[in-house]
Amino acid sequence: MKIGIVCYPTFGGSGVVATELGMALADNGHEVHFITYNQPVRLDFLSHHLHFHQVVIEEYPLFQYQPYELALSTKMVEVVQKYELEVLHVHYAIPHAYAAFMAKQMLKEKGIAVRVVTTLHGTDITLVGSHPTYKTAVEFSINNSDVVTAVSNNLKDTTNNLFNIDKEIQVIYNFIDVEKYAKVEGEECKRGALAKTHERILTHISNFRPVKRVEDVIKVFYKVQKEIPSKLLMIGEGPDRKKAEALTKKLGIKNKVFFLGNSTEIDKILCYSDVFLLPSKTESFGLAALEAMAAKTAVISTNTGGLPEVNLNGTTGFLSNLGDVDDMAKNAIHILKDNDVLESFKHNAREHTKRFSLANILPVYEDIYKSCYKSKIE
Ligand code: GMT
Repeated sequence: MKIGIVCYPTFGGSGVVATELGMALADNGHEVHFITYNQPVRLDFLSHHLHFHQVVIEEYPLFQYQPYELALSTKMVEVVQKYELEVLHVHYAIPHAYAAFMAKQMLKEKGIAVRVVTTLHGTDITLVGSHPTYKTAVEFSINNSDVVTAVSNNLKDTTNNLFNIDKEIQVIYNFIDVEKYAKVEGEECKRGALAKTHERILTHISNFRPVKRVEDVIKVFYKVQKEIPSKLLMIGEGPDRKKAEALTKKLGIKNKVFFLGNSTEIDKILCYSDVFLLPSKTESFGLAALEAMAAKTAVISTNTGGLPEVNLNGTTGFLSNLGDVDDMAKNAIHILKDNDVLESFKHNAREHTKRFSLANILPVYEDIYKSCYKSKIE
């Protein structure tokens, strides 16, 4: 099929899911067209199955804010027409679902039918989408999508609670290429560069926004390192990075915490992690936790949002109440202090990710596109 994918091209989870999905669809023989303002960070190659169309904004002095939605919907119309796309799959409702609705209407005027699939990812519904500034437009664009999917049951329920939704939301879990993470083992995994053999490695990956509570990550590690020789790797960039760095200084653990910035080689970093810390205020799914689990890493997280659907308490890691850094540290120490306990959590974590394998999830999206297309020609 010919599918357009619209997403944020950054390191955020929705962009990662959209990019991995697009690449997998192209591998399966579909023609995929990414439409966004930059080449997605994980899109490392283009081919005759995989295209990228940049949305360029012309700056004009009258505008305090540049009208991205207009440029995006114009580009969608152009690409759908030129390449005869059948479906537009937009990731993250704001402003993508709204722009897709506009594109669909403009195409309809020209006698062209395209179907719109919207995938809700999290803050497009929770922190941002339900804010009065956007709520009406988000509700309208969800209700006017042909198919709406959410990445967890929790996000589906939250959407139905916060908005007046008149259509069924399908839950399609985020997915992972389990094999890719399993491959980086042994020699390829350069653990020795960061820690001594007897030291444990804890990791946190995010975009360091307030919702990720990176100071809680540091607080948990501070308690853990008192009992267990260990190092902490902080991967990502974002507004709270400075605060987190300042806290490591204040607590006297600066030499045990490494801030590594953004990375496109998450699999190579996760391969030597023992425990992944995710103390988020809310998390519709927690793709970063799933990636860690695929790399055989136990997860210590909060019990907010969709995290209990990904991290199984007492099996793949532990869940704690928001802000309960004592409980998180206690759980991490329990996992890390005994080799056999650690090995069993790591094993369970990897096993559980099989449920979220690309091989299981990809056909679900393909079926949705097919049924959309069918309803177009009927
Ligand atoms: O909030 C982020 O970390 C980025 C955001 C995004 O949409 O780019 O992530 C959301 O979507 C991810 C992919 O579906 C989920 O794994 C994250 O849990 C979700 N983030 C939140 O709900 C805070």
